[in-house]
Amino acid sequence: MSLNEKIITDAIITEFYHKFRDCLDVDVAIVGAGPSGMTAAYHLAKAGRKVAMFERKLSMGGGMWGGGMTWNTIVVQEGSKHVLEDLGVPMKRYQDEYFTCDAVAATTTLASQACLAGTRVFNCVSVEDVAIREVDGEKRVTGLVINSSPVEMAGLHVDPLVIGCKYVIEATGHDTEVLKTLCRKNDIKLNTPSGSIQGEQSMWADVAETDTVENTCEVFPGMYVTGMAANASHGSYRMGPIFGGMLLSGVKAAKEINEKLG
Ligand code: 48H
Ligand code: FE2
Repeated sequence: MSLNEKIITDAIITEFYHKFRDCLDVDVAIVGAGPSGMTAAYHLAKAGRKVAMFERKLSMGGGMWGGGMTWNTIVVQEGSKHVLEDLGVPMKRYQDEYFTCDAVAATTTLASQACLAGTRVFNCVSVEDVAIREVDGEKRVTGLVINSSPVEMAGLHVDPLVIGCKYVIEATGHDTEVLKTLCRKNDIKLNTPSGSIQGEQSMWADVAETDTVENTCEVFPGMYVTGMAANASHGSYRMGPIFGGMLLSGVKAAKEINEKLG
């Protein structure tokens, strides 16, 4: 058989079209494929939910590839190491409750398992806004407004496309980019102590790690915050290259959304 480039092109167009079209309505749309987003995606997809994940960059993984300052080992506490260990990532006790693992192994395993569990990943896609509706007398996030990352990077004036979902997970990390857009464009009150985005504080790993899980919540009807975005929206601290809070935040969001979806 001689290879035909037109069939290769046809295969890509056809398969991507069907994948994209099937994601016009999903249970959960996740913004950002960092550790918290990937963990939530894995657990929701494994529970049989229809999950689409949008990541601006070509690669999934967010801030987990580089460990601390590119020294690509991460630290995970004993109470959260099961999240990676259950997926087959080798964990090594360093001392007391501190475990380490290879940052690249952790990142690639989480990414792979999220995909294999059924998450539809759209890399090179940036979320630039949300869709909002009034449902039963209250405003609610009902979808994501998406655009091609190269369009964004080139600064081209090209209008976006929109997908619908029952829940959004805002997992954009330190910048809380999508939540900021939601607040800037709409006169709304968030489920944070002040009702608005409080901003991230400096390094305090111990408090930050507990807070990350605590602050993982439905911050606005239809929208959850996870990971660093949970702390940044609630005015808590950063924690450096320890990832237990990120993993448990993803697990918590997945569990709560799964329960709410019934
Ligand atoms: C599409 C987007 C958009 C957008 C951003 O930063 P992340 O790794 O997110 P978390 O919260 O799961 O993990 C945080 C962790 O990596 C970290 O930074 C820690 C623990 N820091 C501690 C410290 O002290 O610094 O990933 C977010 C992802 C990235 O891949 C972005 O490219 C992506 O979201 N993203 N994708 N549309 N609008 N905004
Ligand atoms: Fe960070």
